Amino acid sequence: MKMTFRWYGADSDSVTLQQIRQIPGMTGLMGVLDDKAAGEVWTEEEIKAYMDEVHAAGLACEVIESVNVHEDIKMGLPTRDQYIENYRTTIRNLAKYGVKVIVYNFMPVFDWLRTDLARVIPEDGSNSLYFDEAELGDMGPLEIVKSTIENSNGFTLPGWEPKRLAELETTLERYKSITPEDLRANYKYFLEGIIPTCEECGVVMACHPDDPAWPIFGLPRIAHSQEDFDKIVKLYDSPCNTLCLCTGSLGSDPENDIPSIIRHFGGMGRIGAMHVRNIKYLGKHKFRESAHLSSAGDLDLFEIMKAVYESCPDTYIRPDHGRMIWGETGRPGYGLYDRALGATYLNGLWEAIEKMSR
Ligand SMILES: [Mn+2]
Repeated sequence: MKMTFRWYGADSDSVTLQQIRQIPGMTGLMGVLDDKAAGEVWTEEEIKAYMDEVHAAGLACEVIESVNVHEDIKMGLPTRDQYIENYRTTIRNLAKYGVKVIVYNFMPVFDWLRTDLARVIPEDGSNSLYFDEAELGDMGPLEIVKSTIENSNGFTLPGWEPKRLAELETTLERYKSITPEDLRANYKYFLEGIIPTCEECGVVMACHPDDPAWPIFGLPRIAHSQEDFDKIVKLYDSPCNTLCLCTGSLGSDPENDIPSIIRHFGGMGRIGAMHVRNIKYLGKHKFRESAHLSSAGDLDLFEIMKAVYESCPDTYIRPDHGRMIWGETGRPGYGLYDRALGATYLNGLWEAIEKMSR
């Protein structure tokens, strides 16, 4: 297991590489070029500059997330071929600089959705990302997007880049005629376009699940259960077609048995990377992101790490979203302190599991 940390780059992250380097057991980043719009080629110059900076800080960067998939690919528009060609170029360029895994998602329009980015946790006064379907009420997609951008402390949130949202209305309209089956067919077309390139240059694609793990606003969503991912790994049968198992996203649906899903796909060699965090259920389609500790939420992190140890022990892990604690402000979900605590806790579980297994 390689413990990593998400980092958005010096200009768009409140956390520094030096701080990340000082977290015990941290080996590297899940990195990103934060200002790249979906569909754009990531040039060698840009990747090199990012990697040089990361390596100079004593960290590795073998995982990138996300290289966003252009909406035209998901919608199956004729323009998709150019965007797929660009994606292939980006894969090749990233591979040249040591990238082994690319995390991405195939969610229409919304990368992830919350109704509150800083809901106070009454027990201790910290705050975290929160979702309550009832709070969506009459809010339409446009309103929720507006409120998310306004409440992100000045940071652009991943998946909510202004450029990508400019044409939101048109895109939503177009999706009305796209069924989950259509979306899967478009997904297959995309994988057929890129996986051979991945095989050539030794890069693994890791699909992030829908977050939350159910359909929203009537949009087709095809990646939120074991059954869904069984279909996805079969769309293109290759060790390069894997999932990024995000415990918090899949775990937002209590029906998803996370340790069992890890064993299922880990055993098949189809887990390319993992996001590990905890969730506290507060009712139907209502949850908050809790501290990583098992007792702080409803997922059993010991069982989760044990399943990783037994089925995909070499995978990349990062502590996923953290709470805001100790007065920290920053990009919602991506402060330093709680994610550092999370990494340390997960490393502690790992050490115990490893030693007990000898
Ligand atoms: Mn995640």
